[in-house]
Amino acid sequence: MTQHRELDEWVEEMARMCQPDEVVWIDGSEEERERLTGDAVSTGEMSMLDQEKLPGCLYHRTAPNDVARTENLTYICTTLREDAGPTNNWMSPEEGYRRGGEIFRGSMRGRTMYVIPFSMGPVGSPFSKIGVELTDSIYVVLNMRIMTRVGTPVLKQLGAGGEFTKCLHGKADRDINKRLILHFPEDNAIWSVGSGYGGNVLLGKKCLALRIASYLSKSEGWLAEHMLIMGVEDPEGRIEYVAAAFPSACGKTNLAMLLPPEGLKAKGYRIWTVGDDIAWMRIDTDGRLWAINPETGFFGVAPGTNNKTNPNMMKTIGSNTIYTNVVLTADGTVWWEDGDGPPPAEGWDWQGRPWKPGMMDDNGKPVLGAHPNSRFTAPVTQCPSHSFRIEHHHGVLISAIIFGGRRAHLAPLVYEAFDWEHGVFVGASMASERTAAQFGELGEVRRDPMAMLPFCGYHMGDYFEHWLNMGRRMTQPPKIFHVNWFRTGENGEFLWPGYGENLRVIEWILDRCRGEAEAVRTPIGYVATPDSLDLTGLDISEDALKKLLTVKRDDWRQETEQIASFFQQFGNRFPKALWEQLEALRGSL
Ligand code: O2Y
Ligand code: MN
Repeated sequence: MTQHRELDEWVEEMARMCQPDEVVWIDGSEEERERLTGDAVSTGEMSMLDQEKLPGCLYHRTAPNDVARTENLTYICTTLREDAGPTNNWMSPEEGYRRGGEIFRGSMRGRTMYVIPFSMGPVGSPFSKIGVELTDSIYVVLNMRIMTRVGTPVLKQLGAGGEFTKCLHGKADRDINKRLILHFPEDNAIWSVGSGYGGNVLLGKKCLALRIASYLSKSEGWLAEHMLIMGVEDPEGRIEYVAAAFPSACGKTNLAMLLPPEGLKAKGYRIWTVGDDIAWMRIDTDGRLWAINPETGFFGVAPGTNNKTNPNMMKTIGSNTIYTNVVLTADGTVWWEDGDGPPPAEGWDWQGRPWKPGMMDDNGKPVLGAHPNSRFTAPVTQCPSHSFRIEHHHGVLISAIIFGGRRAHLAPLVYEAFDWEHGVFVGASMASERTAAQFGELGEVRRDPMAMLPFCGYHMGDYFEHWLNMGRRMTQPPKIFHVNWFRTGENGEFLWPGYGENLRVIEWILDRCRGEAEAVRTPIGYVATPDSLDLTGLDISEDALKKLLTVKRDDWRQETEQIASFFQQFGNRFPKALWEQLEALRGSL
């Protein structure tokens, strides 16, 4: 029982529906972590890894049909279908509660229902939002304890009448035909049933901090975005912050915690990681944009993470980390493809089957030990580059917003939007080409405005209008930029070396924000001049640099046609100002 009557009544009502044997309130204490870990290990739901090599680390496997977010089973349940917009699946709230209720009813018999009060953002900050997640998964509880601030301080902050998002999660029988991820923005509620994995079940993350928060932020006048936040400390010790949105497979997490290349490190540059996935941004009385990362952990993808791509992450995940669906080795450690070191001589794969390197399936294809979407959950404070401002209630001042995409031929390495409105156009027309590792045709262009396509909890036409309105309210808005690390030469080779070298581009961006770097005006925006980039110690040819910074008008003319057909779908809720931006681009090409 708490002081909050509405909360108590809701927990009782949900327990009546789900019928757990027991209801346990989460307090966030260390003693509780030890007890829950012991319970999870004793039931076999999780296992302890070697506590000398990986102190505090746990291992978990999910069901083979439950290894990623399921966008096709994710719905926005609004009274009017058009309020969900053309890019979301829609269900009426009545149907959502009825269909969800049928699956939830009695589904927790023989299980415990945990009640997790959690805060997205520092407890008590004006940026923060409180949620309460009910779940029958101990794995979810242990993950939420890493990803969010949980327990008694949150309940205290909630008091007797504070607002909170009602989050209900149940594993049920993890049957994909009885899986639904339902958002009820008008009721500030989320129901997720039939899954035990990641973004489907850690309801503070994609469901609350993006889909529900984006809906709330529109009426409350702030931004909930799918963006990393990083601070760049220059040789004078000045730290400036950028927020950046990239579609998946563009290295967002790696960028958030990169190590400066030798040339810039020697000059005194340093990176401070605030967050790798979500930014909540508000306008302050100074007319500027301030941001927090509402999370306290990383839910990162394991394959491809190694000491070259992300040395800071490798240090972060050495302790107190939950590993999901990676290879379990015989000596109680973990391994994944494109990680560090050779594979173990033998182990168990993500499905628990004996596994050896070099194993082939019936079609002669290598059998992967780790699932391609296998993950680690680790506390942000363990990251060597974590920012001392993560707990600041006021967040960090955002100097620049960066949009990015993976474009082999189209977009130059970096350009600056003419102004906020043009920047919104750049974000709204953001796109990426598929890599070999993804489903679909190689090179197929996928539009993903502001990297929010799967996460905007309402009509995206209204979302763009909200972005335009935010710009009108700021006296000193951040400048907006676009980057593309993936431009290729004639033989398909990457022209830009990537990884830590990306900091050189961010240095240019911050110089631009202070009016200190050269650029040339082109139809798409202000493009960096070759001399304005600091290339100290970088081995790159003049020819490659020229290619990286070229704007090819014919290619952009074709692009405007594709942008127009994408914008068309938003109908009369699409802002006129963005059509005008498209016309202006067409006119200047
Ligand atoms: O597949 C999942 O459930 C995780 S998806 C994810 C995890 C961490 C950060 N971002 C994402 C994403 O899909 O954007
Ligand atoms: Mn993400």
